[in-house]
Amino acid sequence: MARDELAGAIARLDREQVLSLLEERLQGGSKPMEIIGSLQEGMVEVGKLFEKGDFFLSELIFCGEIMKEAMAVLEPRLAAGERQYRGTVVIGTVKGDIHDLGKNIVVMLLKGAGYEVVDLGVDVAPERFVQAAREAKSPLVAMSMLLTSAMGTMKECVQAVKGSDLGAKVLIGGPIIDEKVMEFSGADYGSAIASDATRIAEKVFGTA
Ligand code: B12
Repeated sequence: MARDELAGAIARLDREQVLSLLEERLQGGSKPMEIIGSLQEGMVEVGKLFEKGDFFLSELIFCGEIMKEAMAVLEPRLAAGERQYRGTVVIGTVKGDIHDLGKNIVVMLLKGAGYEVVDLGVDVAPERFVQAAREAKSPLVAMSMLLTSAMGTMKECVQAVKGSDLGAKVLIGGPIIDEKVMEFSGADYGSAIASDATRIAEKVFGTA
């Protein structure tokens, strides 16, 4: 199969090419989530080059900046769903982790599906998740995590919400979420796919 051109452009950190291919795809009728899939494929490649030592942190940062620009173009299209209010979801990237591009996609999808979102940002401590869920009376707290080293704090975040009197459900997400991580953390739901957030929210809010 031919290599995805957009994925290749982001892996080469070719900003101009990424932005022009993005416009081309949109004009050609591609869905925003398909385009995000290509961008993500390229970012995984960047991650591998970083692991091998071919790329340095500066390249990782630049890759993140290109993705942010691409997301700014895609955001209005992702959030253009129905706007009927369904409830509030609290979300954040767990303490020790500052990756937020995936979380931001989840935020957009939830907003597009009609949920209000309290976005706590990155490096979020356990007690902030609890406090925000209490204030927003939110039945669903979503957490993002990319770093293996943040696994311990992610568990603390999950346990803080589950151990409180809130009765809120916890959804954890990110590329390294699997059954083992689910078991370790004690979360109610887990997924490596952004669009699962709306499916799970529908279940929790009873709007399915
Ligand atoms: C860009 C990037 C950065 C940027 C982040 C910019 C930003 N604003 O987010 C910067 C430069 C800051 C960065 C820093 C670091 N990074 Co980094 N980074 C990446 C890179 C290249 C891409 C990540 C990304 O944004 N992908 C695109 C998004 C869209 O994908 P995503 O986050 O996976 O999200 C999708 C799903 O996972 C899911 N999802 C995500 N969250 C949620 C939440 C919910 C609720 C749900 C349902 C779904 C969901 O939906 C999204 C869409 O499908 C990855 C490589 C890779 N393989 O991913 C490394 C990577 C994640 N980084 C890594 C490392 C090691 C680091 C550093 C420690 C490097 C260093 N030595 O300092 C620091 C850590 C800083 C910190 N404390 O967090 C490693 C992590 C290894 C590990 N498993 O522990 C990776 C895998 C690179 C590698 N192969 O070595 N990084």
